[in-house]
Amino acid sequence: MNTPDLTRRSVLLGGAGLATAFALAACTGGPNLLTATSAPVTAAERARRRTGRTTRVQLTAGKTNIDLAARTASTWAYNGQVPGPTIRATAGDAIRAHVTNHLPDDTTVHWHGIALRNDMDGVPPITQHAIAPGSSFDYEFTADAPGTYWYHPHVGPQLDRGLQGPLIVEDPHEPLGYDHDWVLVLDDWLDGVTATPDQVLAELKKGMSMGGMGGMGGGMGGGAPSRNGKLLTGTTSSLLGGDSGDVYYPYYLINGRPAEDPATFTAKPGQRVRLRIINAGGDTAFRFSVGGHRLTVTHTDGYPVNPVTGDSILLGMGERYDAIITVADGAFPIVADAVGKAARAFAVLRSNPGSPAPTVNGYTASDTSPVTAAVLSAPPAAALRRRGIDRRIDIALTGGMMKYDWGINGKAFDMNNPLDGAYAVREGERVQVTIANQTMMWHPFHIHGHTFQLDGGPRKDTAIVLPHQSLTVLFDADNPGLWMTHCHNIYHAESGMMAVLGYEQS
Ligand SMILES: [Cu+2]
Repeated sequence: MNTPDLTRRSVLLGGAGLATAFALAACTGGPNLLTATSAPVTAAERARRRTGRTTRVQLTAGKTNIDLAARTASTWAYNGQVPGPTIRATAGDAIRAHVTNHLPDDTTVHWHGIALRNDMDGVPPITQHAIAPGSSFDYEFTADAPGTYWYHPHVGPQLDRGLQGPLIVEDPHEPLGYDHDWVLVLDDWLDGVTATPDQVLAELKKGMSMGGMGGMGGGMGGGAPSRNGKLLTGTTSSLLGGDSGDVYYPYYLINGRPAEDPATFTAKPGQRVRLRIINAGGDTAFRFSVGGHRLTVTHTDGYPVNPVTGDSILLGMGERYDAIITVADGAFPIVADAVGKAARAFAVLRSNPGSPAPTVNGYTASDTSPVTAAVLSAPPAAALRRRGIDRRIDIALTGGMMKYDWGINGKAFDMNNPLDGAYAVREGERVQVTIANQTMMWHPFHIHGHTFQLDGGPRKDTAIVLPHQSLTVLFDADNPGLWMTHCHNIYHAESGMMAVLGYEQS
């Protein structure tokens, strides 16, 4: 499928020309669903509120080395940095990203959380042809909703390398007042240290019976988690209902920095700071806190919430939370505990140059419950308007660690036959989705191209579903195209916990 001919055409015609040719070819003969380049996709883009300005960015995906205090790790990253460059635009701007692939593998860029035109969503082969090594692709789309988003590839487990970065869409009428706006990217790191993500996925796919993975990771009473080669066994968290993760990471990072060489943020006592916290991890939930400070949560996944103040925030992979702090006088630990993994990411907040530096283990997070989506609600500006439900979709999350057969409705997604098992909606419908987690493990569930509302809760695009529990969400089918819906544990997704949600042709 990845012919040199098409690659050359992508350069000559630009990305849209290629996407048209490919998506039409790929989806012929599938269910009666609109393709990524159909007229309704273009019409939806034309209807977006636009400023007429364009934010331009160049992203080069390539090999690089990153410095992890006592060692160097070779990895793949954007523009040679981890995280990739922070893209800042204003709501309604067009974002034009020229992406060049210097990797030895195909890649794409997915703009996580943005309700954008489908042919720019970065999911090969359904929304575009993958960007082949040595070629480039121009993404151009309107980002019309302000908020904290991020970008990463949608090819294999590439996001568990260094290929990820923040995308901040600012509100031209920002109602919050603050003195600083800091982005904190939380990450679990293994690439170039213990293995590559592809090697980890291969190990996981052997399953528990073959891989000698030891006891059930979900044991609630168990002791400390223990490393078993590339994997981690015996993780457990009451916050996540059991097994919290199965991959061993030697480092946990905040903005690409390990605890031994932490990032330092400086402010003046009394200043208000907006923290934009992104969980860019592959297999780790983080519990985020700032020593000596209360966090007032103002947004999740880009959208405002009725503010809630707490001591910590729980973030699954792919989730974002914004919080305001009022800076105290001193030097304080910024901590992201890798939930259930007995390890943490660490950075420093300093407002007094004379205060002694905090240390990574000199701080214990409060044992009060963290802020989660379950305690948040949407203000009127973010809530969906009341109306009847036109369509109900049931999604069962299935599989387990034993066979590593994660799937949806008992089926492993097949990217070679992506529309098999696809869910269909119709433009204009109010859709209710019930995600039933039939497994023994938690899953952060993500829907592309839409921001749903949790039943009575906040607007989100990625939400934690605990083991043996269901989550009901609502969304308006207002962005036609073919959209992935999947677990954001990259290893679960890659082993099959993905499906396509498409729009019927009318
Ligand atoms: Cu999962």
